[in-house]
Amino acid sequence: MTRKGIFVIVLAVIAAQTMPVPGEDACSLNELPAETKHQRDARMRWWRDARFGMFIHWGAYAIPAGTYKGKRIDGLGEWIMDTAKIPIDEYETFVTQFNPARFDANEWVRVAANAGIKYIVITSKHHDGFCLWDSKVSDHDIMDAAPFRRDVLKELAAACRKKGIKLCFYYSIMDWHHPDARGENFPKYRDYYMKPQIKELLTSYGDIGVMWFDGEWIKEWTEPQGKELFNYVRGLRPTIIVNNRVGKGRKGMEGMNKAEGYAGDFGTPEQQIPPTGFPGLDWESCMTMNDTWGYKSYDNNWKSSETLIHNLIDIVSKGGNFLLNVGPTAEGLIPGPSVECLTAMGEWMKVNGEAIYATTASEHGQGEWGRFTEKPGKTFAHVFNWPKTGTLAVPLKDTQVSRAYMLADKTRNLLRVDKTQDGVLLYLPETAPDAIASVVVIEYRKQR
Ligand code: H79
Repeated sequence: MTRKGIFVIVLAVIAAQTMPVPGEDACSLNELPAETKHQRDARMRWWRDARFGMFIHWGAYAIPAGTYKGKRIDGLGEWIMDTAKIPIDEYETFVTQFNPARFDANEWVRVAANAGIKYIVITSKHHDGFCLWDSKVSDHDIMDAAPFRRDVLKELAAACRKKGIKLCFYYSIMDWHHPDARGENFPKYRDYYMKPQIKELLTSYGDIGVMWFDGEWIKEWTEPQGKELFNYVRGLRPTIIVNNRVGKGRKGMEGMNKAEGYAGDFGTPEQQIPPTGFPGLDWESCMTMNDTWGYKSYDNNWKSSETLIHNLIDIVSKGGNFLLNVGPTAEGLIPGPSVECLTAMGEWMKVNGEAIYATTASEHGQGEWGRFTEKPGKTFAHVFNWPKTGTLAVPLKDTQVSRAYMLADKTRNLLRVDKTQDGVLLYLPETAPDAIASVVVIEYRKQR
């Protein structure tokens, strides 16, 4: 092929990429809203300070709870419709049984707040299409199709407001129930169902912290549509935060954008913690407590509270947020083992929250004994493995340490600190104040 030929093809490819997708709004702005760094920092502030959120996966899949026609179905509880190939009309019979008599929004929020959680992300609609609120454009919702007839999102919004917890909505772009949600009719689903639903979610329940999209990997969904949706959401709620699954930038389960220029405010690693974080970027690891998001009656593979506290510290030490999932039962209860774990996390957070909230990633890397988090003038050493030597070497260079103490020590007994070539050597108490993680606070001034 001639060079001119290649040139023409390249031009054609570029033109095709910038051309609007058929069926897309004529006025669709594929430009992200102009925002200064200062404005963006202000918008992200509460989320960056919060560090710890609760994911709630709740829907009609809690009725089968992992079992279909007497068989235990492998995989994720909320995927049972797909995994067990349950026809739409048969799946609807779960919805007609959905009557969670013991649902109490205040109790859910109490459990979250008591764990030290600052925001809740709930599945307003998962892949099965079932809506937990009274959607005007749908009959496949908790008011029209289920006997429960209570707007779960409304009750949760009121409970969250009382406790100062930010309410956030998960919304699946993929929809296994809506007849137009796949194939050439997709723009109809998008414009007359999905977008009106998102508008309902963002205008009926007060302030919403995050729109958390998912199910964006379907072939019908494209990056220009993602940018348009991002702008639509920001247009309805200018200060809202949107995850990167609004568009196509997410790189598989690693969850981080392939490159710059993709829509969304933060990356979404799923069921994993990035080994070294993503310096300068916002991200949130979402994770289950057992092996499913939606409730499965027989999944007892619970992570220990030790693992989950270590995960929280590990994530925060790398600059991320931790979005930890609960999958309430069809009765409306958060499973007992989840509540127990969250209670233990809350006990730890009540003592050590200062070393988590509003902290940033540490430049000191990772110790074999644990992790660091940072605030201006303060380094927090989270010690998982209490050193047998009684000392801890911390690579704080070019600093003047003014004092060091255990965060759990209310009397602020000062620890002996020796300056060394590589930083400082801290002399620790004989026994660890906390068997899971004990925090040493090191206060310092920078030397010029
Ligand atoms: O809501 C929970 C799960 O139901 C949902 N996301 C969490 C938050 C989830 N959906 N799918 N999965 C989890 C696993 C599916 C992954 C795949 Fe893919 C989708 C494999 C191929 C398409 C993600 C996107 C990994 C590669 C592309």
